Amino acid sequence: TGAGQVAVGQATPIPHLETRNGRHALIVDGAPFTMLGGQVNNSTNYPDALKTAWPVLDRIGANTVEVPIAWQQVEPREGQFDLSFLQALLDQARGHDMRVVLLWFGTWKNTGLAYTPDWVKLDNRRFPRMKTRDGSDHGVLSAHGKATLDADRRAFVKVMEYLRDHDRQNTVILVQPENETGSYRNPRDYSATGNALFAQTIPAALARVTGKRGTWAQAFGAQADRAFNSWNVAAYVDAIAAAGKAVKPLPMYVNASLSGPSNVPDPDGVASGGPQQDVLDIWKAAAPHIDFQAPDIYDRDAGNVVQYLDKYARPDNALMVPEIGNARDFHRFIYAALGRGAIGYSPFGLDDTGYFNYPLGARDLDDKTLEPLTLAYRMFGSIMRDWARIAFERPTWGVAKPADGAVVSTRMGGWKVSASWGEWQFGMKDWTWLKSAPAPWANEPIGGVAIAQLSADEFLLVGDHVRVNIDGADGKPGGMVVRVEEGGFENGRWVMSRVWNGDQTDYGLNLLDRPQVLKVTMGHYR
Ligand code: N0T
Repeated sequence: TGAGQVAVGQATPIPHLETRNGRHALIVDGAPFTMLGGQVNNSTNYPDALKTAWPVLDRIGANTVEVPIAWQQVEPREGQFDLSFLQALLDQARGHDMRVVLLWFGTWKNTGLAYTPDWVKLDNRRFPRMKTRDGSDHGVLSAHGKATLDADRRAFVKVMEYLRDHDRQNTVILVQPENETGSYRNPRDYSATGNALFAQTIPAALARVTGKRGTWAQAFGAQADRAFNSWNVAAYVDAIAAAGKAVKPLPMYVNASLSGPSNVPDPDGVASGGPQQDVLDIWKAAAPHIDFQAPDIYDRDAGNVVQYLDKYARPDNALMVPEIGNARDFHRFIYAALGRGAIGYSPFGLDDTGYFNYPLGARDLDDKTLEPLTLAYRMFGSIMRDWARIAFERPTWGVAKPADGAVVSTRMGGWKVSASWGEWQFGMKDWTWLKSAPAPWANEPIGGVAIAQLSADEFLLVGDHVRVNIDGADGKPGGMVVRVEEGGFENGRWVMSRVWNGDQTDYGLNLLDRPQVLKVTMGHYR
């Protein structure tokens, strides 16, 4: 299956990110890798609970699992470390030929301190909580707590040492230090320490990238508290990441609790300090050891999802979706993500624990819920190394069915590519004179396609519940579809299984309900 694990103990090159011409690749075992993942629920960081994940992940064809490890379980008593869960995770993952993204739940988990050890939670003098504007305690640890940083970092380094010593084959391919950092309803720490730092001028590195100067208030106005906390949280997380990378230089990323894709967030409403799309540059300046920042998507509005993906997909920021709702209507967004060059995709809550975070995600993990994801994972999984390599080198485009079901088009080189939705394969939407019924999926929130331009006139198509049309866009006469092949890759080379023609091509290219990968050759007749 997908992940291609080597024998236990055999050293492999350490995973890393590569960026070329503004495109990114996650390099695993020396070659580009597309993470087809699933995150487990929050309390699945124990060996027995973890067993509920494998049947679901195996069934959908995932190649990676995202699993938390908590500071509270690693260091239950100060200075005494227990890495037994990490070994269990490595063993179980290897047994299922699965790679791992390790989530460090420490100082911040959905901003809160719930995953810190009791000796941290109960010692507010040594590990201070933030102060609110009226001077009372806020339930989130302060980014200015030096002892907190030291202690968190020491425990995180133990985790990384364990990986260095017991994961030479790099089952763990990515690490997420902390989870959804920031603080709700308290934009920054209003303690004496916080206030003194806030009164200073902004750091030179930040002035350089933003072109702003003066104090935080002068530079950032209404967003000053939030900009300040973003800088301080980012610098704190960076110190942890840097210490971990010094032990084993795995790629590391942070995830954001989002708050509206287009507006500047309300500092009191958002997880202030976390890496939301409008503060990516602050995080980049403060946290050079963080490889990329990533959106946790729980918004079902297709237009909003696209905006988030576009904000995080940057030449200086690899797109990865570390969390997205696991409900049926989210799964089509994998095409929008991978089509934007995403290095990975991972719905949240893909273990069968009986817990569901509806309405953020699904109400159950039945066939109807998982089918669209399984179909996409089967297709991308069958060509995973090839898709990852091609997406690193060639232009790609991806689209999910929009809320209004309208046709979506783009231009790729000299060709116009269009995706339409909800139609029977044989042409028109409804053949009234034949008393046709609408397609059963016409109003379903499913459908998407990802397209890679292999060369000027060749396209690779992966999709479901979509019709694709490709037409000339450069004004040259005689543009046409020359040949459509269904097939796959063997040893990096395209191998066709059949040619599509006749009904299969006369009314557009219809990808529907089974795994089919197409290579389309366009041309001009003279
Ligand atoms: C996520 C998950 C888990 C549109 C929620 C989302 C995970 C964390 N938090 O199940 O707790 O550990 O990263 C917060 C979403 C806030 C509401 C957004 C409404």
